[in-house]
Formats: sequence, C-alpha cells, structure tokens
Amino acid sequence: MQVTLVILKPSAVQRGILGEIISRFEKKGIQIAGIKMMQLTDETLEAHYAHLTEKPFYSRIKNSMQASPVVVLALKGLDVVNVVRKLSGVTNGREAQPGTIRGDYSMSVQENIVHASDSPETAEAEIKRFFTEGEIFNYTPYLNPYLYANDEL
Ligand code: IDP
Ligand code: MG
Repeated sequence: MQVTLVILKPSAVQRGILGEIISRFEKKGIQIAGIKMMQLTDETLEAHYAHLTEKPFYSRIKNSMQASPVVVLALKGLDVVNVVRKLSGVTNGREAQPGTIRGDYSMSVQENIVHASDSPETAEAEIKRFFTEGEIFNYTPYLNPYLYANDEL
C-alpha cells in the first residue's frame, strides 16, 4: 500500500471546507493514516516547493501557504498517489475538471485548496518532511473486505 501527502492549504482552512474535502477522501475508500494542523515554516516550504523557489511568484506562494495554519494528511491506499492526484485535478482551478476538488472549489492557480504528492518517490520524501514516524498510524480498516478484493490487497 502506498501513502501520499495531502496539504489542505489556507484556502481550504479559511473557507471552512476542511470537512468536505476530507470527507471526499474517506468516501472514496482512502484510509487516513495521519492528520494534523501545523503552521508551515520558511524552511519546510523551501524544501517542499524547491522546484519553484526561483520563480518570480515564489514569495506570493510562500505568503499564501503561511497565511494560516494548514492541515496535513497522510493518506493510504492502493495506488493512492495517482488516485489522489486525479481526485485533486489539475493545478489551475479554472481548468480543473468538475468533480475534482480543484474543479469544484477553486477559481485560481495559486489558491487551489490542496497539495497532493505527484509520484511515489515524492510522496515518500514529503511524508517524511511533514510527519514523524509516530504520527503515521498502522491500523487495519474494518471495511477493507468491502473496499478491495482479496487479490488486490
Ligand atoms: P501542483 O500543486 O498541481 O503539483 P506545482 O506546479 O507543483 O502544481 O505548483 C505548486 C503550487 O504552486 C500550485 O499548487 C499553486 O498553488 C502554486 N503555483 C504553481 N504555478 C503557479 C503560478 O504560475 N502562479 C501562482 N501560483 C502557482
Ligand atoms: Mg507539485
């Protein structure tokens, strides 16, 4: 089973849609293996958005991500990295498909509600960046037989 990182950005916290977004992951059948609220530091953000720190808009993204605490989720499931990227939709909320989180809740490139890891390798590094070992919980979902076939687990 894979674990992926989701950040519910200040745009989700301030708009009061944390529950609705988390509910989408739960209803899909994805397990919550870790969850917490935190204020992102400059250092964490620089590592997390290393591919963007040279961009002219980086300071705007940084301010946006530090505008309030965020909620971080460690989500567990089969192929969950890809599944959660698809549920999130493309970066630009105006282009994202209706039915996706960004497609349903965002009109912006920057204020796009969620971050989701983009590959299994990134997910592993990002989970380590945002969670300690003790904050990731290993428990068997009671409904597993109704979420997956035997040969999928
Ligand atoms: P992703 O979140 O869909 O993986 P990335 O290209 O990794 O997209 O960018 C990370 C985040 O930086 C985006 O989710 C968005 O909030 C912000 N961002 C990306 N490109 C732009 C831009 O051109 N203007 C403003 N913000 C941007
Ligand atoms: Mg990205």
